[in-house]
Amino acid sequence: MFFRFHHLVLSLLNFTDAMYPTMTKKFKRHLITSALPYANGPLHIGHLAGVYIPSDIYTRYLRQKGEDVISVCGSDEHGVPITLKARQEGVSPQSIVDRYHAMNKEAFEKLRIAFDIYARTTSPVHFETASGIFKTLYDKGNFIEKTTEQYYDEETGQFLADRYITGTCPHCGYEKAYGDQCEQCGSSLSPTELINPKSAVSGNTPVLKKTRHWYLPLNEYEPFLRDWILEGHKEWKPNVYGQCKSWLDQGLQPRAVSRDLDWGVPVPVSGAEGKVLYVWFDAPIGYISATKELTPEWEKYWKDPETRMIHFIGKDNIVFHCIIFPAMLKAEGSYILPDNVPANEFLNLEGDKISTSRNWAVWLHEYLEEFPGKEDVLRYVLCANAPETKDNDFTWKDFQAKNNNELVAVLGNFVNRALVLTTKHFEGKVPERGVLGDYDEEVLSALTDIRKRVSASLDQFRFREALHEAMNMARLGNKYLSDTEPWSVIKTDKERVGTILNISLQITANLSILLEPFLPFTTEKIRKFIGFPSHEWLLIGTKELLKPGHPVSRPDYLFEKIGDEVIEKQVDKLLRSKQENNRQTGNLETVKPEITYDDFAKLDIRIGTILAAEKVPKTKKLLKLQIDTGLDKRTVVSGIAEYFTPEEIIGRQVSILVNLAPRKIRGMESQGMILMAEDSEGKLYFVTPGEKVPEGIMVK
Ligand code: B3M
Ligand code: ZN
Repeated sequence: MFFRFHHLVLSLLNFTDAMYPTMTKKFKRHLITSALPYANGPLHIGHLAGVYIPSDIYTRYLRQKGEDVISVCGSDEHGVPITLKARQEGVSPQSIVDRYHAMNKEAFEKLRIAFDIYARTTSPVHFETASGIFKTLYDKGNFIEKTTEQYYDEETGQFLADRYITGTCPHCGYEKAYGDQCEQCGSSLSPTELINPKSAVSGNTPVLKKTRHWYLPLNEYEPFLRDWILEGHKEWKPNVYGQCKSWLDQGLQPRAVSRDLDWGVPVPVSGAEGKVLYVWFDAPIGYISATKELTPEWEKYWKDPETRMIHFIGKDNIVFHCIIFPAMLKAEGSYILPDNVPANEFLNLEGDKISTSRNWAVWLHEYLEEFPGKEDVLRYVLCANAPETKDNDFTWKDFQAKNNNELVAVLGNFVNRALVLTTKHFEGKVPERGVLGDYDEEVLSALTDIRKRVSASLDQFRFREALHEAMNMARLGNKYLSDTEPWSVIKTDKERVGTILNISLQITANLSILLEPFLPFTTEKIRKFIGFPSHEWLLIGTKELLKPGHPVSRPDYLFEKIGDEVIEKQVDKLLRSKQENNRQTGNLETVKPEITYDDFAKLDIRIGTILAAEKVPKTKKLLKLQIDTGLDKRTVVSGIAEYFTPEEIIGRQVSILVNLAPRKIRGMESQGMILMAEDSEGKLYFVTPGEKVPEGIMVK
């Protein structure tokens, strides 16, 4: 009777919506911005987990509470990465951004990330808005003008952005370091530190040439930023507050807000031909221009202090959204500043950083193609695993487990049982409710408590916690059915079953509202099954949303199990892309010295099967294997324990070198060696035929 105790605890603690110190001020409206993805490549699960799932959950939640809220996003279409990609492909930057703007917009729509607008920073409205704000700051004398020496490519007649200069890193000698960073040792660099600098455009040695740029004197806004953030926003997430504090403690420097590039918003000042706004000056203004495109009333969202602005971003964008953009808006003087910036950390993939250049990612457009109808599964897993306070890892195994053990076994199972039993025994109509017992009452009154806890978590941008709490309502329903066993009671007491199903259908209706921010596809299906269109947040907790006699329909399955083969296919796909990348980047072992055929012929390699496996005590790497070689059964000690558990390899076939002289390892005689492949990260893979073969056959 877990539930009785649980409920007792709740009532003792007197849970309310204000379990946490929620917002002190009541705002008239909300402006939600989500980081504008660069339009130089497809979106991946890291983008979703870091920014867009949390933003969408929060926006949907506010809408369900009846708040005045707009959510703006769009493509960030300037910046050097786009011009680099265009040069690589031999096309114009505009064709690059056109391609990826459309691709990313479609991916968001297919995942029902419910922006009110998905704009783009090559739009005329944006050019006008961004240059307008620059001009205002320029005319007010907010900028410092400085002439400095920058690398210039005399052949192409253009100044070189940092990424367009390569050379030898002064710290580690890596010869392909960039002007801003060495990818080998991670040092951040300035172009003039590079040894033997080369232009990445022409290959020539660049020359230093004078050029004039405009700088935002961030240092002058330090006192304001200190007070506004460190005193005024102690409620910000520790990872955000901490990063702001360290930037401020290091002392802010003037920051260039223009670049010598031919792709971007031209600097609206005479004599500035060939210069554009620095992408991080122009991009955040993209939120403003998007709002202008969305509504003529854009100023009430951007200039009225009764508006609460929230920026959803990843941790690498904190300085731009908490320090630079607020300084720009403060200098301009007529805009509001963000009330919160709940930045997430990074999502890793199968234990490795997601990387576009290494093609180590789960691309949204590929997921949508390979997993049709499973948009909510991805939304669920990425929310449940969100890197809210620290980097977190996405694994396909966990994706499968969360789908099978939570979505299928709990939510899908509960809704399906409630509806199937109702259609089967009560002609698909909500049954009358008889006298309620204590347990029935407890279950119904728990609905409000759950809503309050979900609200409190969402108000604190704790989306993982909110989702887990919301799923407690499905767990509650599932347990209620398992405890009351209507499928058995129906034989003796149909009226009681009517009460049980009536309550189960109330829970189902509550779930269709509660889970909407997280699982919009699924809740839309549930609402259809129960013929209940409403989704107002404060309806959650109502003990009779569906009146007796209300028609409900036989459900389809909300979710389906995902099999091992589906997951293995995805993991193999990732490994193939890693191997391809290693081949391309040369991260492979160099070839060993040449041998003769006779040298090879001495090796006697057979296919064997692992009969037993156990860890070798006091070691991390060793497993003791019992192998059937077809010739005999023998013991082999193998250093694979860091990659394989004993359980998972029993029965596997291996290639085994059977004529290797026996060796003593940790006091055990090892009679041979199994062959493993090892990638550049040291990960091990079995070398086996693609199908089961008789033990003892020889590898030739
Ligand atoms: N384009 C995205 C990134 O840094 C960057 C965000 C702009 S938000 C104004 O990945
Ligand atoms: Zn280096």
